[in-house]
Amino acid sequence: MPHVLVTGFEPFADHAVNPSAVVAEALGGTPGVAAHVLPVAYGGVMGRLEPLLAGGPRAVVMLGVHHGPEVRLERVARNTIAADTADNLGVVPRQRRVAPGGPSEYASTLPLDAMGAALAGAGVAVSFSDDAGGYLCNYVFYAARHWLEPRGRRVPCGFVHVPTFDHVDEPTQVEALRRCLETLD
Ligand code: PCA
Repeated sequence: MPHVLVTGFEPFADHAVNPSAVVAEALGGTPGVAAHVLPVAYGGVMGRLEPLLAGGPRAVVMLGVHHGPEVRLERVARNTIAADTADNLGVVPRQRRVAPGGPSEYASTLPLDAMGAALAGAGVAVSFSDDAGGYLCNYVFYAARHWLEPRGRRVPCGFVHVPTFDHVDEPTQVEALRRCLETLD
């Protein structure tokens, strides 16, 4: 059976440790899960992600950190770059679209209700969101959906924001996200 692709992001800004990378790499120890850590760089991130998508995963779960205390299931990827924060290479894109000419948004195709229930069952707070932010997380979410959709690859694909380990410790996050991935079986 093809694998589930799980991605996290490298450290950036005030996140010396990015829990999304730590959790992704821990999940990568699970049979059938391939984990990769993506650069926080507009210019390089799809060069890393596209070959991973082309590798034919049966599902794509992308993780990133946010400031809130809960695990946040993102419902919508927007064709917008809204952040004025530079990426790790110091770039703030002048282009404000992820994909000029692309649709204004894509819905997540992950089983979000089941994932929310699995996360809650693991004892973590969960929320659903229609705004993945205007930075790299929304960017890869949109770009991944925009890569898969025209190729007719109808695999579940979406984005999950995780809290810092100050809010939810590492073992709890790993276990919660492991249960989350089981909803894809
Ligand atoms: N969080 C950022 C980008 C990388 C990450 O882990 C975001 O929410 O856009």
